[in-house]
Amino acid sequence: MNDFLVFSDEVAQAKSEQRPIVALESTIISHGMPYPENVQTAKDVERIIRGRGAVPATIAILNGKIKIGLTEAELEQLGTSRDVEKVSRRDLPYVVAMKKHGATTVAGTMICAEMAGIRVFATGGIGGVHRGAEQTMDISADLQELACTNVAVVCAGAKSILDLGLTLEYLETHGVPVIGYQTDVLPAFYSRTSPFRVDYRLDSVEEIARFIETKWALGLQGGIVVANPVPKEDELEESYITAIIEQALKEAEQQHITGKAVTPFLLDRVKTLTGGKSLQANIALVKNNAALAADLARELS
Ligand code: PSU
Ligand code: MN
Repeated sequence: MNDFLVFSDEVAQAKSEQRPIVALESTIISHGMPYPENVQTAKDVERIIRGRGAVPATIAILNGKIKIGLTEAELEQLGTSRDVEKVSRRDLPYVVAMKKHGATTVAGTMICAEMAGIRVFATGGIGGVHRGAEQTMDISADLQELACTNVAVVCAGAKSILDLGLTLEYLETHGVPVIGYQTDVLPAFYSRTSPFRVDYRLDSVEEIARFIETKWALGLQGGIVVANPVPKEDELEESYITAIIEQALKEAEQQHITGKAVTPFLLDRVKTLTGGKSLQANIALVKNNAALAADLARELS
């Protein structure tokens, strides 16, 4: 396993001292946000995690090596190069074997984090069951990864570009608990609420840590979704964002966007149609999730 992994000095040292570590994905940098906000946010998120007494480990593949922890130059490279594949479970052997560059999705990051012995991961939103999946069968590999890989994922729920109800059904079937941090309802990424309830509301980091430890102590394989609503002051009004998402979905259909291009296409269109407001909310919620994940990693260590 270690032939494939390369730890940064900071993460290697944190591991040897058994300090709390938070994994971070890189598709959000390469395919989720435009430059320069992507690189700036990646750096800010790392700083927030350090400021709360944990160590950030941004994960990506460079020249076929799975990097656990990146330098600022490597973050910059991911944020500016066009030569970076979006890497989910399916794509990992290709990018490693062909010595390419890859940015890991939630699924890809969970796999690499588990290999590296990291149990807590912060991101923006997870992938899920797409609207119309009964026709397209477009279901993110993130959900299947949550079913089998032992990593807790702190996110702001899932975007309503997805079918949130079907996403919850899929997670239930696969035994993935969705915990609401100080909320009864599933947050919908840009907004703090959705019409759906979370499985369990927990109000303290200590309780969430106890839940996670108990799941794994019971020998139950798989991840946990910790849903953390976007801060109130950064929230976008639900009816406003819903109309824009409808528009973006219509364009995706008209332009026959399929496969792994769907999510990046929708993110980019929503950003443009909101005049950048969605990007500001996205940045704020990622930072908010990083802070909670750092606290959780500290509690778990
Ligand atoms: N949702 C976001 N921002 C993102 C993604 C999802 O709000 O950047 C990325 C994540 O990396 C997630 C991936 O794992 O998109 C899901 O892609 P797909 O639906 O193709 O599995
Ligand atoms: Mn898909």
